[in-house]
Amino acid sequence: MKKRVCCFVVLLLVFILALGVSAEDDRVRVEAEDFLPEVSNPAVADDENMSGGKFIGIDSVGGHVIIYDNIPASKAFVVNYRAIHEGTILHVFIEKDSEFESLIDVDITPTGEDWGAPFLDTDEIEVDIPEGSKLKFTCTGSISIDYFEFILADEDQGEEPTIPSTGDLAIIQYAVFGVFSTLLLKKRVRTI
Ligand SMILES: [Ca+2]
Repeated sequence: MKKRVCCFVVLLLVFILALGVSAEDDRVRVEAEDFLPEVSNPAVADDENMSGGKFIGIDSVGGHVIIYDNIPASKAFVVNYRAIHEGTILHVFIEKDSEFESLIDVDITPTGEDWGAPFLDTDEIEVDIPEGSKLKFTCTGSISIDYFEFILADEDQGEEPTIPSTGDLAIIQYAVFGVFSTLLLKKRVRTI
């Protein structure tokens, strides 16, 4: 009897602890300054207040580009930026067959009236990005960028999930707990 009660208590503790496990975040941050140096030419600046201690600047006059490789399969991305001019557009290109073609143009909302304005998140920009993509960013006007965050694609888009979501974990935990509880109770009834 004591053995069964101990098993039950241990299972209950495991179940409660497992519920506290949270799935990893569903986004990947890419620092703006982590571009491909051999094919990018942004202006890099140090700033201890920025993520990673740096940010980059690109403008159309300087013909700046930034290129990143091996972007994870994503359904959206966020860019953390500052810009002062109306009409600034962030152009995003994706490499296909060794050529860059337009993926999406993002209308940038100015973050303030001078370059001292804080960096702000834009809204999430919904766009499908295949696994391992190479992306190029340019702009019309000028923009400073601290980082990008890529919102990982979910199961509905045909991607194999590598980490169970919090919801999946809960279902698994309930199922395991239910099976063990039933077995213990059945054994106890037979004993009685
Ligand atoms: Ca940064």
